[in-house]
Amino acid sequence: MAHPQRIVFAFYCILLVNIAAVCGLTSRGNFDDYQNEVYSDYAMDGNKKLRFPFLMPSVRPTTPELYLCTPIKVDPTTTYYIVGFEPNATMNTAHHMLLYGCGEPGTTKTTWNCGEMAKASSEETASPCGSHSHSQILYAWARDAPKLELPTGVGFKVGKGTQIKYMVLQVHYAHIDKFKDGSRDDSGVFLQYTEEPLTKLAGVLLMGTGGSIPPVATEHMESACEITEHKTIYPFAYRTHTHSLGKEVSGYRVRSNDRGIQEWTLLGKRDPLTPQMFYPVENKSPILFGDFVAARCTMKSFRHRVTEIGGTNEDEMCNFYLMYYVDHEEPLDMKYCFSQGPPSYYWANPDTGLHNIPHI
Ligand code: IYT
Ligand code: CU
Ligand code: CU
Repeated sequence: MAHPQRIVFAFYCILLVNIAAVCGLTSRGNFDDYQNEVYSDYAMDGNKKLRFPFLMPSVRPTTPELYLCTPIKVDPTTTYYIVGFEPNATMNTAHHMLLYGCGEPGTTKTTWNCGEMAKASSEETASPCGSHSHSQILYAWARDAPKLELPTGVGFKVGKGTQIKYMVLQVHYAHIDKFKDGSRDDSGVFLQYTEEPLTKLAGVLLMGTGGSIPPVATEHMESACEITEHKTIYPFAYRTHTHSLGKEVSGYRVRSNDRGIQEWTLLGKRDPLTPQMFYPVENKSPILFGDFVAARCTMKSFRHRVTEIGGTNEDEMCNFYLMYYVDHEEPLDMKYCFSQGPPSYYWANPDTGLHNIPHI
């Protein structure tokens, strides 16, 4: 079953990449006229803005709590700038969707069972991006969220000259009742993009921790990093992610004032059990060389066992994603800011470089 698909995939990639000028943004595994149509309109500044439908190829989920992935290969001869994401989904069908930028896709199939919680099932699974490849989240949708337009003039650079060679769409189908009658699904996102070079480039910094949460306890999972690159970072959106024990996730910019006292400026704070998509930051003021970024998850466990960081529902995660742009420079080389987490790492440890820590 997988074998013929792989051949078809490889064939169309070569074909479509070669005729990229007519194809637009990408080529994909399954050849489907609709998938390769490109719509165009004109943005206010006269720059050509194009639209690429990145949708599930008419799938029929048959197991509840399924995470399904589908890839597109970005034409490697062209640089594209993604400037907006228009969801094509409703909460009746899709629980949530994530769009990943990858160096390699997790498999060569047209669709596959992916996702952190998928491991429990006996079926073969693979992550959205290849296991040793570049991997970042570009967009997240949940609960009928409206379209996300990046700030004017800002785009994610993908394709030629970037680490993003593929994009992978992941859809979480929680309930499958509506598929019992044989109906199919094309949830996904319309990518708004341009080929006109943009100077403001978007990036995502992923903050999180390892560690564990003791039984029947409230625990703080904290991480922090100093910005050691001479860049001006304009934060504009954030996303939080935990599993079921998360009560609050917050992120801060930390800067020393002229008296050497650290001032903590809130970037975003929310209950991680609200829809896990990107929300506008509380404070748009830039992050500079020498500042710290810091994130904290407050976790509350009534379990009688230890909860570790890990990929399943029995485990936890503590993530704070910061989406930002830079102007006339490359996004941060620092893509991750992870700490060991509890019980070894806390902001208040003597060697973190942090003080004046906010109370909760
Ligand atoms: C251990 C952990 O915190 N995993 C997170 C963060 C993560 C994101 C990406 C780790 C890696 C990545 O390539 I992108 I390695 C995690 O799995 N977070 C989930 C996603 O499945 C991305 C989330 O919804 O934020
Ligand atoms: Cu979901
Ligand atoms: Cu998780």
